[in-house]
Amino acid sequence: QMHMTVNGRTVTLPKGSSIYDAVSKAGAFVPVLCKHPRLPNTPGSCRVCLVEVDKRLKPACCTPAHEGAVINTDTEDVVHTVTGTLALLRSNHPEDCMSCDVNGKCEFQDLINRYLVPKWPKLKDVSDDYIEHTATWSLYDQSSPAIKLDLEKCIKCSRCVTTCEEVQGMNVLGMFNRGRDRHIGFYHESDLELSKCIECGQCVSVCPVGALSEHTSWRQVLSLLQSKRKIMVAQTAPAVRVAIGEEAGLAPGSVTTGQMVAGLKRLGFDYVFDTDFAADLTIMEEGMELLQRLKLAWGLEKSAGTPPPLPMFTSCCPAWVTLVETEYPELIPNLSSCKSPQQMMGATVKAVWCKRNNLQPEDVCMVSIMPCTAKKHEAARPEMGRDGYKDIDHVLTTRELGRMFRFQHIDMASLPKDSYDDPMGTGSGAGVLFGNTGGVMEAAVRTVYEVVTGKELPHLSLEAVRGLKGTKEASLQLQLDGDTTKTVRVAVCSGVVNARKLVEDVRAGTANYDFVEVMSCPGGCIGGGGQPKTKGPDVLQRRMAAVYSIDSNMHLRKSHENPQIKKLYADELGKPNSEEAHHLLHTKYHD
Ligand code: HC0
Ligand code: SF4
Repeated sequence: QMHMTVNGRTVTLPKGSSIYDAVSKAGAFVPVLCKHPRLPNTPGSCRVCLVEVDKRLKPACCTPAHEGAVINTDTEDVVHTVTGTLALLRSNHPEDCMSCDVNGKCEFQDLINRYLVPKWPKLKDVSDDYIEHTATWSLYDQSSPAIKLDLEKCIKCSRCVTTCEEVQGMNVLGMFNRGRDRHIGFYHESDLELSKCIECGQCVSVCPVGALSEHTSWRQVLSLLQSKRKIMVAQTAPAVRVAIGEEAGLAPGSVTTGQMVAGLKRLGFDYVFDTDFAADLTIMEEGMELLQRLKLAWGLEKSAGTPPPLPMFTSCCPAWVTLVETEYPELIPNLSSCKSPQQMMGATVKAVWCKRNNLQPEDVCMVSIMPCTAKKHEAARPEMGRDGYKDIDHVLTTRELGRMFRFQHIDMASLPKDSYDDPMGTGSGAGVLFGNTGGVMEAAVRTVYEVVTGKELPHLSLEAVRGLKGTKEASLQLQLDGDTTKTVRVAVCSGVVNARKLVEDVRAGTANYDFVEVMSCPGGCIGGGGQPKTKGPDVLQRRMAAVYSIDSNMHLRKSHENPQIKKLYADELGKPNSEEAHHLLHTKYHD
């Protein structure tokens, strides 16, 4: 234990703590722009966290605390220096906050406001000797439908670079050049779209400003809603309901499903459907695909050609699918052929629901609200539609929905709860679990076990695949007809670093699984790159607990018991993996 004083108040901390920890423990404020709870290290690069330690100015985040330290955060010297550093940053930042997408949600703007940082005249306005310095690299990158980059707004904190490299193991983003030419950029190719970026958006999640952001489409959606030309249909992903409240000032993990639906109706959506319904549909299709692969592997059925390989990998995370296509193309046959729930919903609404209601697919505009940036690219893939129309017309992130609510002065948190529309608003607890890492697995086990054994699963919660650990595994005993028992080995991983390790082990033959769930973002979709940028040590834990609580409070907890899924198969699709189901709900991949 160490003792020190912060602004005259004594605090006690364990050995190894930093000055930042001491200041936080005392409850005093210290600004930070490079440190972030999701980063594995403390870069110490922004230099705005200066505090006085034993009468000398030190960066709080990367200075170790020591016994007897005297720390002051509010001296004139500290405030003056921090304000000066911020003023320098401001002098290199565009003055377009009012039309910026992160206006009101920008860490830099907050600090400028808090320290009343003055606007300095640009050098070119005060000096006759000023020589214009023009960048030789591109300042804007809008090449990807998912993510865009505006280097004018970048404050060079390098959170994104660290995230891409160390959290995601992607090494797509780097810091180039030195001095005033220092800037972030994409390795190998100058355009994001041509780089190996998988558009997971984890870099966007930690960007303190609007330099890296989703490729927004909320303004287009708002125009569509206001023009009333089309029937506007929204779907909301499992993980949005436990995070959208944060955009309205609520604590992480607040469940606001009903208020969110009410808010979407106020925005002008004619129908609001639940992606949980499509997640249930995915379980039916993917579960039966898995069973088919297992039966072939166990020799219970014969295949006409080469049997599809094991392990089968989930295909609902578009960043993971891109990773397989670009870096592990030999594993493409291992990917489930199922479209993701987002796409299954779009296909079902446009092909089945429209027919049921005598509508043409062109009459409907399908908008997804997703916790994800990569879903924007998934929806734009040419194979995701048929007969000249797309399954999904627009994808908005959770953050964009929050922005739309604020723009339209809709105080979502105070709205009376509304419910999803029939029939695609009915989802099971299994469907909502998809939002957590391990959720697809748990949902699949609930259905596959009962379909194969004809018995109820003794415990619905599969504890081995719960929690935020990067890689988890479990095995399941399945009793087939007669006395044969088979063991199914499953694994779950989230975060690309963990996915890569698992893939390497599978390739090396040191890991032997039948079914593997992969989500690119740490924690799964609850930690998606399109989620609110709430900072805090336990944001993911709270969102995760909220997802589990929604499931455990539901009566309908298994995908195969969803009455609307049963009706869909009875009336239109026949049975899982039927020809019609394949036409609408399955896809192909390309390297
Ligand atoms: Fe997910 Fe999904 S669970 S990827 O994480 O599978 O984005 O929430 O919507 O599609 O359902 C994201 C979340 C989804 C899809 C579902 C899956
Ligand atoms: Fe790296 Fe993901 Fe950002 Fe692409 S989206 S640059 S892969 S962190």
